[in-house]
Amino acid sequence: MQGINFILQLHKPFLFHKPAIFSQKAVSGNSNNKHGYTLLPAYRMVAVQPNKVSVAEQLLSSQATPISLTRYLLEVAKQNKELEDMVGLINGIQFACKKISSMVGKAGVTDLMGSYQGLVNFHGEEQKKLDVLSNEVLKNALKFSGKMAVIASEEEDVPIMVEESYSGNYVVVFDPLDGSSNLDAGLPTGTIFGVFQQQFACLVREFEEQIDQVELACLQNTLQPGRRLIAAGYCIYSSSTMLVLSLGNGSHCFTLDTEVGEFVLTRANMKIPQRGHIYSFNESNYYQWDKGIQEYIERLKKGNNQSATRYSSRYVGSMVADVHRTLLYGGIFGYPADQKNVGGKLRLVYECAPMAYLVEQAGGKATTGREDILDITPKSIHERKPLVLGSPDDIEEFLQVYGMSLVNREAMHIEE
Ligand code: FDP
Repeated sequence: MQGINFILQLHKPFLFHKPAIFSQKAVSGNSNNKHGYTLLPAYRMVAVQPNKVSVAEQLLSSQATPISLTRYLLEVAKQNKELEDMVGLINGIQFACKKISSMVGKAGVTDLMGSYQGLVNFHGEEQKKLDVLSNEVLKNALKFSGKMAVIASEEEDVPIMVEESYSGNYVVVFDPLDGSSNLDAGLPTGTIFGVFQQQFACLVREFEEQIDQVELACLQNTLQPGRRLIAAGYCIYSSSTMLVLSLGNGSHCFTLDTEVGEFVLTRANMKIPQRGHIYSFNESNYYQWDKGIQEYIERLKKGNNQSATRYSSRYVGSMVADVHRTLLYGGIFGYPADQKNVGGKLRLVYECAPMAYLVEQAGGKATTGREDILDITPKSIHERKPLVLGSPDDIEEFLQVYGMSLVNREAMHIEE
């Protein structure tokens, strides 16, 4: 406990205290309403079209020396003026990932394992000490990047608006420490993030009683479909720390060189295999799944599938690790709906959508079984969805098998 208190003391001057609502400068044509806040059509949506030739590939092929993430970002910004602000933002995130990586690596010897004062988060899940710390580290890094308008985190019940002196017009959604139930066993964990452009600027008057209304209005910025993401990434804390990033022009992997303290480009333009031979599902849910999911998994186990190959099973139970392996080796990862998690388990906004974006950028696909993950407009910040993602041929086959089962259900008039 000493460890976490000490670190929280260090961070104390920078902690956000809820309600963390601050005024933000309006940009044009404001019209106040009775709730004491103003919703503005914000900055013109900038169509982010990074240079078609992958900067990462160019750099990797032209240089013998390692390419740092910072160098890559500066190069992207040089070639794509509209991405200049992204440099500060991603730099903030990479700093947070280094800090979280260091805390995760030392957790056993600095008393940072275990739960945090018996607290549970908004979802009723036990909060680990490192869940709390990682959330603070990432929030502060983002706030002080000076590029943020709104921040939404798995560990916060409502989104946070950034005070005027630090504000910008990006919206970042994140899960600060995904897979944290694996932490105490030393298994891989990760940070997932997605970046949108702000759609509505919120001019907030500082009337305490109006805060809920303001939050409600500004929340809209975080409820954008994944197709509107302009960047996404994850950091995996494992035998090495890797940051996989996409700014809309391929997914690229940077590995933390701990000797120099920098992420260096190790895989430019990652390509998921067209088909894999690994499935990654929590099979203990088998009897709670739909018939279609059961049938699909049965086929993979028997080799009674399109590739006539028996698949192997791998399931870490830490989404970042399972998705990372799927990106590299191919195959299929899924957390479908089941009788307990009727709407799915994984969170659409800060887990499914950023991962779907990265997988699509690497040539893969992500679906609920009925619709593309990236096409879904979230209804609430912590909404859950079924998720199945992976190699394009595997997802196509999954959709055929699952789709047939849905047709059969409808033909038999079985209700969901
Ligand atoms: P965790 O609860 O440890 O944070 O999003 C939550 C998540 O982990 C994912 O990382 C992981 O894929 C999934 O839950 C594991 O759920 P099960 O334990 O039900 O398999």
